[in-house]
Amino acid sequence: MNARLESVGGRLPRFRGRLHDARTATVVGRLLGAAVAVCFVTGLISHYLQQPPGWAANVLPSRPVWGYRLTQGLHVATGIAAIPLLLAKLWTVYPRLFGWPPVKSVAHALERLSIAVLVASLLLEIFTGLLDTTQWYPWPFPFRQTHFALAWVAIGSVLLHIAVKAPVIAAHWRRGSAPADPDAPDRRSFVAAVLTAVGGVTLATVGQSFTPLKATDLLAPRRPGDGPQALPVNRTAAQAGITGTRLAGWRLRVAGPTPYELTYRQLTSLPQRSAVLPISCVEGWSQNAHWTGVPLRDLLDRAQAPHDARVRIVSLERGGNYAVTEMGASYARDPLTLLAVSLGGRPLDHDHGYPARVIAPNRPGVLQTKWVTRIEVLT
Ligand SMILES: Nc1nc2c(c(=O)[nH]1)N[C@H]1C(S)=C(S)[C@@H](COP(=O)(O)O)O[C@H]1N2
Ligand SMILES: [Mo]
Repeated sequence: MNARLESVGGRLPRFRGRLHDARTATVVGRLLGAAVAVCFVTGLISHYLQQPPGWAANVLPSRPVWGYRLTQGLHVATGIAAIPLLLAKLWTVYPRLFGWPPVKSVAHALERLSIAVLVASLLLEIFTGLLDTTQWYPWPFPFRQTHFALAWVAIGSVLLHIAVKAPVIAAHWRRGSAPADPDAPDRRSFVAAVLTAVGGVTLATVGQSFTPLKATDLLAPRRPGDGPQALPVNRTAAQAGITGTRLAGWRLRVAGPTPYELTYRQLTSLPQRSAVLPISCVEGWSQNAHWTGVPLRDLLDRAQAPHDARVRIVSLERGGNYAVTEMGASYARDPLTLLAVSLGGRPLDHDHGYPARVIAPNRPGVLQTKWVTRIEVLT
């Protein structure tokens, strides 16, 4: 593009380039705003499904079965699409960094400060999210809580920015807002290039959750179908310390009003049910699979658990963030929530949670506990 710099008295560059104007900022900003809005809302859904407030724990919807697959797929896809959009937006407006004088009034200082917060929080949000998709956490703080807190800072500063810029946005919302705009063709090429970049990164990653496009999934860390029993694995049995010795003498213990224990053979001779349910990993990949096992509610009925009881599910794994999970009554009572013992018609691979793992509809992958050994009825 035609960004020309001119030095003013050897001090600061002055930009007379085209496409650094308000119409371009509005066009790119709209796209970025849409991506950020979808990313924010789907992120909230993910947060509250993983960590519901007490009053909601028993009423979270367990349907549609693919709900979390869709919202988390969108969360990661819009987060990735926001990378080229944010870079394009920053390129469009960066000459304003060099505005002179740097601060004209208190209001102007506050506006610049809010933009600094906006840019920093969006960059950090995208950066931490992107590294999370690769399960790489090179920082000392907990990812999810930080990503969640920062999301409020980011969305707050986006809203403030939109409010401050509302008159400019309104004036440049429609095409042709500048009469006989000589830059219009260049702007169209620029926006087309940005959209091509967005399409490119989306096509190269979205197949991790949108399986019809898995052939073009070249950049995402996990590919549907790659793994034991044709399903990806996040944490293997070896990584979780699940060895033959730990599995020897495995029992399922159910602690409730009428506690009981089952051997593997007893568990697999109970009436079984099959369901096609996705693993929808928070990190962005998801895939449907055919599971068979004992409906959790049958196991709970056998322990005479009250119908509104929450349950705690405990893995053989020691330590680790996902060794223990809790499940509200809406999930525990769903007929499709299984203590699965087989996948695709074969006993679970060790890496998929042998002898038994939880699989529930519309539930984040992190909560689909593997190597289950105990179920506690919480009252
Ligand atoms: N005990 C235990 N269960 C676990 C995990 C774990 O690390 N430990 N990982 C979870 C995550 S993050 C996901 S996405 C799913 C993946 O299931 P899969 O490996 O069978 O595909 O298992 C979940 N269950
Ligand atoms: Mo996951």
